[in-house]
Amino acid sequence: MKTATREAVHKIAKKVGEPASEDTKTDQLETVTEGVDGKTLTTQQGLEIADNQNSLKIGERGPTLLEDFMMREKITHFDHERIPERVVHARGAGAHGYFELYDSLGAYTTAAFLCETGVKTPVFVRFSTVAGSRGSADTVRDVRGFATKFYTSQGNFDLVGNNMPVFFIQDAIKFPDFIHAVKPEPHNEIPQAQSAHDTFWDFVSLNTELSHMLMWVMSDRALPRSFAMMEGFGVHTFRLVNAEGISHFVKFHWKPKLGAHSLSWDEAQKIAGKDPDFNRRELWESIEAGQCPEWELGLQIVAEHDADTFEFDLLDPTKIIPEELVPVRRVGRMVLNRNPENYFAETEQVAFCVANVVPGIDFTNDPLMQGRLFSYLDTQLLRLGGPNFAHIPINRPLCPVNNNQRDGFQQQRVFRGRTSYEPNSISRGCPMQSGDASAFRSYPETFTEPKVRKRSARFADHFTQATLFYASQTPVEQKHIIDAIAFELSHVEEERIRERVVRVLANIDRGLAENVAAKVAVTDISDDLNYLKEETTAPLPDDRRGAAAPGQSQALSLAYQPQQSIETRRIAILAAENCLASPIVSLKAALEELGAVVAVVAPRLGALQTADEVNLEATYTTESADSVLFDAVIVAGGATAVETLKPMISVRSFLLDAFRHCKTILVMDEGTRLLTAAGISELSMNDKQSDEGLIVHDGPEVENLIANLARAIARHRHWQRRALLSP
Ligand code: HDD
Repeated sequence: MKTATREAVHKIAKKVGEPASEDTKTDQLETVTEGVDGKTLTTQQGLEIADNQNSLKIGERGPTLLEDFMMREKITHFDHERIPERVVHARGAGAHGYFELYDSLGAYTTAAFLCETGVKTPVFVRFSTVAGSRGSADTVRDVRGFATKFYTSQGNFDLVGNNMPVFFIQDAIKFPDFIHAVKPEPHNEIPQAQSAHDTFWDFVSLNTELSHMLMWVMSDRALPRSFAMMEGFGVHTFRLVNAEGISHFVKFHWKPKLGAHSLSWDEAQKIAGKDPDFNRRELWESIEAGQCPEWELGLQIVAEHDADTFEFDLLDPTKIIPEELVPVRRVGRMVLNRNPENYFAETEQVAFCVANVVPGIDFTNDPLMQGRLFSYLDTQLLRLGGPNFAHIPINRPLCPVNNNQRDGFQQQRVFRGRTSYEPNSISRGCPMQSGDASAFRSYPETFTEPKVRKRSARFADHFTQATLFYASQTPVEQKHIIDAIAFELSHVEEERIRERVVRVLANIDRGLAENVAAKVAVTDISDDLNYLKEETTAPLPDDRRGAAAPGQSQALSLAYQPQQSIETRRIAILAAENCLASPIVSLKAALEELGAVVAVVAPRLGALQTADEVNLEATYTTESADSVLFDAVIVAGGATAVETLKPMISVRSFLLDAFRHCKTILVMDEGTRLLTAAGISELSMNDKQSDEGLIVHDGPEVENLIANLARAIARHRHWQRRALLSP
């Protein structure tokens, strides 16, 4: 790790607009990073401590003295170690990296990091779930936060997005209601990190603007296989403003290099128990192993005058711009290549804010965005304890910060001089307003309308894009949505809520509503939403165009995501004493060469005695590992080894789960007997030919096998196998 002097950091911050380099944020953080190696224990005051095991007492068996300032200081600090968790997105994981531009957007914006190709702008990214508490599991059904802080040469730009391109509600005034509905119910604080409960679905059934987002959150998008395998979206329409002051509308996208891939629901639930840190662990481990997650930044840019030609309103955050209508222009890449030194200091204390923009990027009148412009700064005041949270190292910009904002809790800077106001004459007017054309100026949009509490009539179509999303899914993906909604509704106690949800679904897709209704004992499948008038004060949408056939968009289905790479894929080798190791060792090396992470799972840890006396080391036991933690399974050959594994229930369920979750399974030689023992042969019997994910191999030669195996693993899951399996 490089060490940076204070002088070096002052150099970094000499001038606004001076380009940073990839390492400048790391260098800045390095000035406040401390290790303990070779150091003596002291109090906060620097007093060396001689005894950290015993408090100060009267006699060996006597009471502890109030005088024991060392114990009091230590315990007081401990008592105050926790800060409030984020009110939403409490659970997260973060990483450092850089953004590198390769296609200049100079024609559209003055934002330097979007104009200067080749410049590497440092970034910090925090991924999160939304509803769960800090200690909840990673793999719950939920939206994932995808927040990026760009430490640009013109100040920090925060793109505080999600892994889904739309949101639940259209106006920020409804956000507290929505979050209250999805969070655990207030009387008993149940359920944790789940939307499968009455209050969430009550809200869904009474707010049809949720329909589009409901399709996303009930789809496999809500169960990302890893953070590196999910898309990111800025959600709102932003503005890019160029040097001539011309504004274009823009939507931001992150496109993952590995493609977007998801877990199945059964898998996700089991992982939540087996390894609640599944996603954050993989982020950490892949960066440590040098397999750095990567995304391309893409933009959909729309001339202002074209915006009115769309059927939907660009200011409505429940709508996408279909990629077929406006293609995504990919302009740069982001690489996450360094784990935080300290979770609390960096990942917990990072403070994102939608209002953190740089010159050349501006807001729009999206009513959800407008509310967010207030909420993020406000929430940090409570969470981080006062107005100086921007002084916390992870939040500091790399360019100079000079203003007259003074004092407050935890002030970290020592301001020299007599003035803290502007204009002044005593300090020669400094710090003074910028006369540079490059300074931030709000886009001078003009308004002529009266003040009202109303929504544009163009926001009233709540169903067309929900139908588009559903229609764009493959039959397997549609089945997952049906199963997900049925699962959730089966946890809803109030029958009338289930009935109302089915009515909402009938406005999205009749088949969807019928399938769900059949599973949750609802018989009335009418699409009549008049109950909205009777039961709530919510307005009935005037324009329900959900019935119209809106076509399809491939970009909405995970089936069309890139499926070439096996980088970071986790592969288990099921082996035992006396297995045939040499083909396994060759396969392992070849798969690792392609970027996969391969582990041997056996009845016991350590080096195994193998039939061919080739060295094979088990790093998991069949009891400690589970196939839900892997993307593919290889069963080693060798008759004695297979006989050892065959009676083991843990091995049978390992294989059966891998099969059920549609993963690639390679069976070597006698290993096929395990398929029979697990009941898989029987299940797959009729369809063996068409299941590319179930590979049986005889003999020691594995050269020809590798390409097939890698292709099958890169397919992610062999969902068509689902057709064989009843739920
Ligand atoms: Fe939010 C956190 C994303 C609507 C209020 N939000 C937060 C985070 C993400 C998002 C990724 C976690 C940031 C981090 O890792 O620290 N939020 C979104 C998206 C939205 C959205 C994509 C819709 C397009 N949010 C939204 C609204 C409001 C908030 C409408 C309030 C009116 N969000 C917050 C917050 C949080 C937050 C209360 C909690 C912790 C924090 O801000 O720093 O201010």
